[in-house]
Amino acid sequence: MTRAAEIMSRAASLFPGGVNSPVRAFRGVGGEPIVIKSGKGARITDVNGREYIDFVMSWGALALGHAAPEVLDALGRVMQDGTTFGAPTELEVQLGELIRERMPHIEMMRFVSSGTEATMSAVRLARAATGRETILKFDGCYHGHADSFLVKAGSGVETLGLPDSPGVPASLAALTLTAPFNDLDQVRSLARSTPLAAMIVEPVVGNSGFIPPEPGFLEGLRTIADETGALLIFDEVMTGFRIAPGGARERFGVTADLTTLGKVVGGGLPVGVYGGRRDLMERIAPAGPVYQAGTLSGNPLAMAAGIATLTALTTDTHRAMDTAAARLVDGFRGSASRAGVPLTADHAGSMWGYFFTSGPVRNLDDARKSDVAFFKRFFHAALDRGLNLAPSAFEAGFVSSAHGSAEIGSALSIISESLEAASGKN
Ligand code: KE4
Repeated sequence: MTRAAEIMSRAASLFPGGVNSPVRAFRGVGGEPIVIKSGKGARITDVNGREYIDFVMSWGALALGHAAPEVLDALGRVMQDGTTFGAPTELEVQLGELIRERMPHIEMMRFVSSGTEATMSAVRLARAATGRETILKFDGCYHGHADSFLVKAGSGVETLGLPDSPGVPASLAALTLTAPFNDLDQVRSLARSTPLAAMIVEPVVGNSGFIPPEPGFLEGLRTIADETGALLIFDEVMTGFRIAPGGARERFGVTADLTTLGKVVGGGLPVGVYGGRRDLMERIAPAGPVYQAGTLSGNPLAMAAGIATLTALTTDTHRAMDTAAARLVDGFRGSASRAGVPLTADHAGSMWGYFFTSGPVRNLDDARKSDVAFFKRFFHAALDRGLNLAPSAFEAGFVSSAHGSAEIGSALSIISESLEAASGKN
């Protein structure tokens, strides 16, 4: 029995599916998951001693790569003074100021400990501020596992082909309307017929696979929100500090009323953020009556990791990551073309994705038309050759500042070989 198999057999008796988050179980690709021992930069090593170039990067949380020196140094310094107090500290102020410098539309914010906490709190605030109960999300978008979001959700829910999760009261699920991404007509029709508290959207979808907004889509959501009195929530847990330093507002010029962040903003430690218009955020306790709280919210360790990460994410660093992602996607397209494999691949900043279909992929229904069987063969061919991609056809990939020319070049070689292998040509 390999070391990984031994660990996973113990895990199987402890955790549902042997994992602490469903997508890690490899149910979307088959086979046994790799068990990771360590990571450094763009690479990870499993407990069997195998090394991989990693594009999962803890689902987008690691913008500087694994064990980034800047983050480790900051953690080493801060932890000497304690790890959490459950009281105000200057570190949370420093991270909040860094966020607001980059995203000035986030006039006021609240730290929480996960993306799910951020999105569920933003929706509670929207419902309180508008006095309305119904929200609208998009098919295949994933906003964490709060009950209201487990309706036609993406990510692990789509990967596992689960019906919208049992345990969510039908009365609550009925308050979540859905529409296809990129379909303004459907949104306009729903928003005009049902008073909405909010429309929540991934400005660039990463949880149905990678699907960018069509020109005018996000602008149209802003217009519909203004016309109907619904709030617009940009869930930037995945896109934040990836599609542009200032997020969707900088990339698309559209300003949401509330924005949620996670992943990158914690530098690999548990952090979520919700924030936006000051008049809305001042409704949150104790300033206002909308309650939300958290034991480890703003804890010094997580704040230190976030400060170190955002400080290192200079404009030049963003540009280098964008260039690396562009080279990866262009190379992927070239290899697929030479192998005669239908491919739709794209990136937005350092976030990227691909579907084995000629496309276009505008929404979840289009994504579902991709060749998932081919994807599974490709995924394992790549893993066997030392490339760690998301173990799901409905997730995105991430480039870090540690993915240099050598890593992208090696990845492209493996991708080319894996396309051939999946096609049965080698
Ligand atoms: P967390 O509660 O997992 O920190 O964040 C939830 C969330 C909210 N919004 C968006 C746009 C997200 O992508 C996520 C979480 N993303 C998934 C990966 N697609 C996390 C990985 C997992 O579930 O294990």
